Amino acid sequence: MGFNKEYFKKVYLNNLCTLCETNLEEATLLDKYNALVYTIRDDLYKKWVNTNKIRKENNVKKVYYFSLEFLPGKLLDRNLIYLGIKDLCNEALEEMGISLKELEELEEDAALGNGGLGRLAACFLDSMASLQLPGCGCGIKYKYGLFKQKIINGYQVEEEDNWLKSGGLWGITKIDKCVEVKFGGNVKSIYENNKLIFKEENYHSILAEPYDVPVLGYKNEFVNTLRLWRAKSKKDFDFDYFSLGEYLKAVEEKVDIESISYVLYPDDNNYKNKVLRLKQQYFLVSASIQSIINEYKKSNKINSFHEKIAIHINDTHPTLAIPELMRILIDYEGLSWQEAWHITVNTISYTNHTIMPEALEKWPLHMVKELLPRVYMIIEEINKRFYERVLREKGEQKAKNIAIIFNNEINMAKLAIVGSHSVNGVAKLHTNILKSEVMRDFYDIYPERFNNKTNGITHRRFLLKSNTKLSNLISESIGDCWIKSPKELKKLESFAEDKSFCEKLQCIKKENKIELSKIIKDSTGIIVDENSIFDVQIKRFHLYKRQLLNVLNIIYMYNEVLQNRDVFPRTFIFSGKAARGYYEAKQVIKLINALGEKINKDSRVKDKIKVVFLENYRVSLSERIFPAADVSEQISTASKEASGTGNMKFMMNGAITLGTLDGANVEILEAVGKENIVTFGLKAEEVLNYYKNRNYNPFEVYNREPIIKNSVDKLVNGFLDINRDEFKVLYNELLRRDEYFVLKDFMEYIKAQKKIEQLYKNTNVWNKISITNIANSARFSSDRTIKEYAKEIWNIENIK
Ligand code: 26V
Repeated sequence: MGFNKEYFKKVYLNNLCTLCETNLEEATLLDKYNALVYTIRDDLYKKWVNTNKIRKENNVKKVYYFSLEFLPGKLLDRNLIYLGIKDLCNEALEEMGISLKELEELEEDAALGNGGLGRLAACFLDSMASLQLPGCGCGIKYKYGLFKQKIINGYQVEEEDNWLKSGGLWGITKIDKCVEVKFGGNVKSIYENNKLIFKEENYHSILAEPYDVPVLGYKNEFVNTLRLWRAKSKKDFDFDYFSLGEYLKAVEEKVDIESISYVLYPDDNNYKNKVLRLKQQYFLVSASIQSIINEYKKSNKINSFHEKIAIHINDTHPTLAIPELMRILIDYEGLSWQEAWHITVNTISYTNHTIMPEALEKWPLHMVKELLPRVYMIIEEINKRFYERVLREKGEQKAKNIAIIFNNEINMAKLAIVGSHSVNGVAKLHTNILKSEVMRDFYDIYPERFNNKTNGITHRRFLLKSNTKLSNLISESIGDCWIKSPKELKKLESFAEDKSFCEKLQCIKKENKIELSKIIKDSTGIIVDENSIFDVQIKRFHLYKRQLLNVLNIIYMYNEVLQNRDVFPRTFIFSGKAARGYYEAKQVIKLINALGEKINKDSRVKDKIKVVFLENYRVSLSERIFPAADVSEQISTASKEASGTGNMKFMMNGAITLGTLDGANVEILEAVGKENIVTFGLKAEEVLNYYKNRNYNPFEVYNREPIIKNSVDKLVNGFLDINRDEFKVLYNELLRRDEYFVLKDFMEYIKAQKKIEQLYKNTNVWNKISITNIANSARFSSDRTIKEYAKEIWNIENIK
């Protein structure tokens, strides 16, 4: 825009009038916010158009990142920073009596995802744009995002998340770029000119309408696209029913169709075979592939599709991209099976994000057959050809193991492996487990397909934007090149023993803790001690993530305080959502709140321990928590957390990891050295062996160790002022099964917590560890991750 303050004000006031039909005196907060987005959009959209123009002129290869989830969070502050106009904008608004902060708060988080997987997709888009890699995210424009969480009487209560209520003005609906998606019907096979062809008949077709959101790179004028599809009925209502006065019937079909993009499924790591979910998956891939092909064919020949287009599938959720691409190449582009298969495999790549058996997608055959008859035929054919090949080459046992269709179900992970040229895990340990356990038979057949891409996070959101004070200190000390080249952070190592730097760092942490304390007080009423250790576990609630282990240690520490043992003051902070139907996880939330009730008001504790649960965990809240954390709890059962990304955000903000050797924790250890992290617990191999040999007996552990027994008993013995049966499920799970080895790891965890306390008491040592963590966090920037994907999987290059 060639912005200056006066020009900005002029445009802003004009937008208030012409686009919001109001003026400064009359405008509501929402008007003021909307006018601001319009003002910034002008500039952003020009850059967007320009980027697309250059990309087309260069005709370079482009990657499409297919994901059922994207979790970008708020965009206003980010876009201002990335455009480099935040200060200017802030001043201009201030002169007009408007608070930018207030407008930022008004903006809703875009929460079209559950957790790690969706946030990873958003970090990847950030890095692609910042590195000038031509890429496009493809997702669904859910009308309602992940539910909002209220805590009522200690329990999680879900409310709908109407994220578009703050306008949704960043994006633009492209009504003229709708495509048709077909469901149901049947397939007729006919011979035409000596060739077998397939005609789809009697299907229902619906519209997919794109909503494009610009994804701006950091101060580089480069803008990629996040394309979100909305399901739309071709007809708004049925006139016949309407005329008969049957108004509900008149709109029934529309409601049914549009329900496809109505709401995000709030489960993570838990597969259920719901037909609506299958519809969502096919809707996304079919619409996206059609629009990719439409655009591609404007300037290219179909035979070299894979040379110009890469499609990445984020977990198995978009796996139908494989048969769908085959369908279009064969039925519409007239290619042979071999030609189409060659293109498909070379176009598609797949990331696995979990080994949790309950998350593995297996669709019932009949469901796919009824809903997607032609796609079904293609999956059958893929299965048949692959099965026969393996039978020939490796024998019957192997062939059985790799069958895509088995037990009247389609195993989506198997389909994804067979139909892609690359399969990756998200941390070294996770990839090794895929190769040696979960996908062993496939690794044997296609060793060259398997590779690791350790996750990363955007340091621009989770450090630059959310921890301004620390960012400024870093830039003062080593210059600001780290923003574009995070490797520069390494230079901070030379400050690890610099007295003045350490003092400043400590001061910043303190200020961030004070700010978080205010949030805690406003949201819960609890007053916490800013000089205590802020010990934080924020993530989805799942038994494998073992918030319960954290709780048992708090109970233990509480006991220690009551026995007058020396305990350094701690504030335990939790935040996170549980899937709506996941009873045990929800009970853990209730347990934390019940324990908080008890401890926080016990005067004997003398503020040595506080337990806080912050409701409605989301990206924007997390950005206030990471900068204030001293301890990062990453305590999943080894082998279960594929990578984790919260661990990286904490590290980058100078918190110290207290973790198991799971997921990317292993690589954090590698990066910082064993003096700068606290680890404990069973190793992945040991866990896997226990599962294989079925020789873990939690009851024995419980009986052997009085400390364990003492803490566990408190769940049910009336210690908590609550019905004794309330936490019976958790108690029983621990004693009868303890699937996630909570009791087994408990004693070591207590020891690890004591180590943390010791380290914290020695300020110099703690600061040094903290700096070492920040200085070595560059390898966990998603810039590094995305460069690896671009070079080793997608084969795409940046636009200079
Ligand atoms: C699975 C399902 C199953 C069907 C219903 C809906 C649904 C939604 C999400 C998922 C995905 C679960 C996998 C997942 O989120 N994995 C997480 O991915 C992160 C990014 O790679 C990683 O850091 C976490 O360790 C991993 O748990």
